[in-house]
Amino acid sequence: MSINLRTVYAFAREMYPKNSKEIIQYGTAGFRGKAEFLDSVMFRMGVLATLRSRYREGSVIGVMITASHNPEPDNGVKLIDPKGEMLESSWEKIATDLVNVSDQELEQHVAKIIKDNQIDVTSSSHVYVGMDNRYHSPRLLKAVADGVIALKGNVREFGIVTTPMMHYFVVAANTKEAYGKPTEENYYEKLITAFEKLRNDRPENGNYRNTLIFDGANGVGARKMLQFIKRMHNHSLCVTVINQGIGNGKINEECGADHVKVQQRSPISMPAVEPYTRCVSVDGDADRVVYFFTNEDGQFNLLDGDRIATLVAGYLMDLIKSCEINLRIGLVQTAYANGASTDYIVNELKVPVSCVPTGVKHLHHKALEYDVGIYFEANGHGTIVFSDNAKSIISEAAKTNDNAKTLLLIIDLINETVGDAISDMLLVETILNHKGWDVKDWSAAYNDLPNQQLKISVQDRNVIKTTDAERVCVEPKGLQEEINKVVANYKRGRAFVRPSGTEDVVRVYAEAATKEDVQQLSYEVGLLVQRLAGGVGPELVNPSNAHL
Ligand code: NG1
Ligand code: ZN
Repeated sequence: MSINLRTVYAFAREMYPKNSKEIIQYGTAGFRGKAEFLDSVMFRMGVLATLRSRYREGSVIGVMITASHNPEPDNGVKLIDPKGEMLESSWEKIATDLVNVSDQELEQHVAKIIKDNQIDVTSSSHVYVGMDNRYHSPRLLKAVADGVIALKGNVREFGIVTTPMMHYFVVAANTKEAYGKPTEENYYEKLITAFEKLRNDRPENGNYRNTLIFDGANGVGARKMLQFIKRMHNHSLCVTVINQGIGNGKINEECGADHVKVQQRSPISMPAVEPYTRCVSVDGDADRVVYFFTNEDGQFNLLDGDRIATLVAGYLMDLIKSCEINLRIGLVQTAYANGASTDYIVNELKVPVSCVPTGVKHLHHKALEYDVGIYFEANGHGTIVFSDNAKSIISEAAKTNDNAKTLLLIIDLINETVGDAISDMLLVETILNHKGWDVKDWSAAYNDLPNQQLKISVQDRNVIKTTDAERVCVEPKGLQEEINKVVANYKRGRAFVRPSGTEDVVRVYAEAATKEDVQQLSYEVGLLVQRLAGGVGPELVNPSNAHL
């Protein structure tokens, strides 16, 4: 087989001309932006995925088209490496360079990538492509597929799927189906079989009821949850899906995990429910999940990624102990983890905890250092990874120990390849059922410190440089000293700033002992960013003057 790089240029010029001069960067979740500027990016990512597959000796590379929790007009694309992990860092740079060259430079640039990486262009190449349910996704999927075709790669389209399903398919294919089969049906079957065996014909237990409300963010998670419901037996779980994405609802608009977490309020279209009804929100591509409920006073309560991590860690520790095996458990968080959750992990659970920079690849990588590595971002993205050593110890123990058999089912229920909202939800449901807990019992473990996030627009967000897992700002000079001064005025105060990897903003995070304090603290830190890091737009309003 021979390929002709002229074809790449011809496709680009005729069908996917570059229509934006703005430099875009492969960030923490690939490329994101307004959908109308992404056709050429998608085409080029199809080209890159094909080259990457050849570079990795024909392993399947995944391409997922989604802008996750971003608003409906946005879309995005990210590549999935052979083991289901995020694209290797050195190739992020190759991706950034490739999408930013002009159409005229494209042919030569592709030739250079081939030469620099010694890619055998006569070898076979396999690319899997999937998309979320944004209305522009099919057009963009076609562009990716054309990128693969231009370089004579093999492309398999999965249509509308969640991001974690794509990771699952890639790993299933590359493990020669040891992990599962790369089909939607097999994904449902694997999770439902494990879930129903773990339920053991006991859908309810103690305070645990098997009904819940599921906010699908008008995204792909809603559709897939409906598929799960169809396939579940004997009412093992009774799920009411809201924000299904049918009719006028826009993806993530006033709904979904990001809205619920950041705004700290219920999504739109919530039916009237009894206090303490368990509710779940996922994001637009269903790789994040948070729980919430309202109490008898109508007060909103959030159970976020930190809560899920601590619930899972406590449960797995007990289960492992009861198997009489010795495994190293570790928990990985980011600076966004609520301070109260970290205290609980250290002082009550006594599990080693580490803090890494934002972005799944950092968490996943760190979690792999343990036999059982639990990682969650506060926003609800996370999973659990088991080392090969752990799996063989557990399998051995399962020959004689029923708890070890349960642990094997738990491993089947978990999507180890990446955070998976639906799989994580089924895991939480399993644990709550086992403990006989309702949301009140679950939330009693610790009290979250009030916290707040702000987005600050600046001229160039890259002027902010951080260290120590993003908890300390080293540039612009002097900003951290000023932050330290204001934080010192607040009881249990903590704050940090970092440039977002997915939006053109600087994020401010603050927590403190009271709601009023945290509002004031985040305002003061936000103002420092505006003043010392080139803020643009109107100055923040002092919350204590807001009523004037
Ligand atoms: P940025 O925009 O870099 O803060 C956000 C989330 C990350 C991660 C990525 C990928 C927060 C504060 N940040 O990144 O945790 O999920 O999106 O989608 O939630
Ligand atoms: Zn997402």
